[in-house]
This record gives sequence, structure tokens and C-alpha cells, in this order.
Amino acid sequence: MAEHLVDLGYEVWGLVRGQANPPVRHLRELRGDVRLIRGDLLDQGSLIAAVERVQPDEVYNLAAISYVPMSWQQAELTGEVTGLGVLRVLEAIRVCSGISASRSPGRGQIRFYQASTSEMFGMVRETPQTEQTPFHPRSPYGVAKVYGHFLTQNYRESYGMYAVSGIMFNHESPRRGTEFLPRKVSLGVAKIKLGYERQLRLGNLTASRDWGFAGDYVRAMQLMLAQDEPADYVIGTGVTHTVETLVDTAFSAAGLNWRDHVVTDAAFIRPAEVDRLCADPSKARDELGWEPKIGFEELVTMMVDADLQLLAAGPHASEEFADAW
Ligand code: F7E
Repeated sequence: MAEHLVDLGYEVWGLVRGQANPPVRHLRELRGDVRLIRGDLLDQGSLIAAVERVQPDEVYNLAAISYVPMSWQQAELTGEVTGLGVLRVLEAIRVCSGISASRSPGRGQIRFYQASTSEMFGMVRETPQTEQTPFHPRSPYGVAKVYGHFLTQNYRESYGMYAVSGIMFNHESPRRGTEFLPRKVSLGVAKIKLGYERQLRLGNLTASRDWGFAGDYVRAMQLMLAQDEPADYVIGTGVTHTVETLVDTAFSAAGLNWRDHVVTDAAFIRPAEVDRLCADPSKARDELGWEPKIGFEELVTMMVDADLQLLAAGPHASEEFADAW
């Protein structure tokens, strides 16, 4: 996101949490032109101070505890960060814009983007999913995101703020965290191909997701803040694949047969699963002129190739910034 905005000529500030935050060094090396400011979604004062200091035209809230299995293990924290964190960012914008909590309307100058998610659809009521499809989240993560989604809508309606949500379906890239399925698979394939490992342990292979390229999705986020009127949009490809197909595609990209290496492990089965997600992105296409450029096979191959290249430096080359789950 930061990279895309810098390329568009934005001055970009990134909010950095915590005392020791290893990805910061990574970001500095990658994009020295992104300025950093300290703040935490759990700390209202720090967010007000950040908005006061930066005086932004636009705020993108992509911050969250976003790994679905973790949201069962730390449900309260997920609610605080992924749910109430949205309230704190909106409040910081409201206060710094001089919008009264008791009087409406008063559209400030700061535009707000909230990263909503297809996980809100959960046990889906219809296929494909649109902006009108009712929500039925299946994890504490999904529930927290529904709170953030409706709160963003409520601040738009209560205060006339330009506050919008993008209902993002799964989006991936070689920079994806290694705990999420596509990166876990691309890294696993690379390790097996290079002879570092023989097996890859996975959970449910029958679930389906609408997987797209993160670089395409950040374009949609920026476009959503550049409209005349604020509105929410579903962002996805409209094509869905099973986990098994993704696994097959990734192993095939390296000339391997997944059946020789994948082992099913109950440790990766979730208490409640989202079985099948598929976006209807026609509103984004018609109103934003947005379309994804990278298809499923190209995405998976890109990720496998990137990990083969990364691990050519040694079996542990991927571990420096990875969260081990
Ligand atoms: O799982 C199945 C798993 O963890 C995808 C987040 O960015 O996208 C992401 O949520 C599927 C699920 O992503 C393993 O059961 C099988 O059906 O890559 P994932 P997610 O849960 O769909 C949405 C849009 C978000 O908002 C989230 O923040 O793959 N699966 N075996 C596995 N998943 C993982 N992680 N690991 C496995 O071993």
C-alpha cells in the first residue's frame, strides 16, 4: 500500500507499534521514503497525537490481528485490536477534525479507509457475495471485523465523514506472512524442491477461496478514497478455487506432485471453517473502473518462484521476519 501511494506521489506515513518491531527495518530497506510515526490501536492518545502530527488527507487502516486461528486463542485481544481499534482511529480523526460528538453533520477533510474482509460473510447466505450479502462471521476475527465495518458506516452516517470499507477477499503476494496458506505452501514447495524438507503439513484441503494479488487490491483501496461520494465495495476476482487446487498448482509450478509431500494435520483444522467464498466485484468494476490484472495461476507461480529465489540463499533465509505459528 505504502509503495503504491509513494508511486502516486503521496507523502506516506506509517504507524509503527511497539518497542521492538522487526518489520520496521525491512520497511526502511524497502522504502526509505515512507516516514514512520509511533502509535498503537490500543492507545487512543497515541492515535490522536499521530493524526495531529501528520495532518493527513487520507488514513488507511490495514492494521489488525488478521490470522484467523489466532483469533480463537486470543479472542479478547482480537476484539480490542481488530474491532475497537477501528473505533479509536475514527475517534482520532473525528476529534482532530473538530467534529462534535453531539452534533451532526460536519464532514472533515480527512478521508478514512477501513480494511473489511470476506471473512464477515463466513457461512455465506448467497454466492457470489456482494455489498448487500448479509454477514455470518465464523471466527472472533470475523466478528471483530463486522464491528469495524458497521462502525465505519455509522461514522459516515452520524457525522457525514468520508469513511468507507473495502470488503477485501484473500489477497496474497511474495510478501505475505508465512502463517497464511498460500505463502505457507509456496515456501513449503520451495523447501521441498531445494531438498531442505520432504513434507508439508496442512489442514482442511476442501475449503474454497477467491484469491487475488495484493498489488491489485491496493489500487482499489486508493480509488475508494478518490470518489465524489463515499461508498463500500467488494474487492475480489470473482473466481474461486479449493485449497487442494492451490496446493496442486504450487507443487506443479515446481515440477512436483503434491500427493507425494502433503500430510493432513488436525492441528491446522479450525473450530469453525468458512467453506466457500466468491466475490461479485461488479460494483467496483462499474464505479471505480477497477479490475484485477493478475490471475490465480500467475499469482501462485509468482509466489513459488519468489520463494525458490529467496531460499537459494539457504534454508533459513525466510525466517528473519516470519511469525512462527
Ligand atoms: O486460510 C485453509 C484454511 O489462513 C485459507 C486473512 O488474510 O483472508 C485470510 O483469511 C484457507 C482456510 O486465510 C491450512 O482452513 C488449510 O480455509 O490463508 P488462510 P483466511 O483464513 O481465508 C481473509 C480475507 C482475511 O481477512 C484474513 O485476515 O486455507 N488451510 N490448511 C490452511 N490455512 C492455513 N493458514 N494453514 C494451513 O496449514
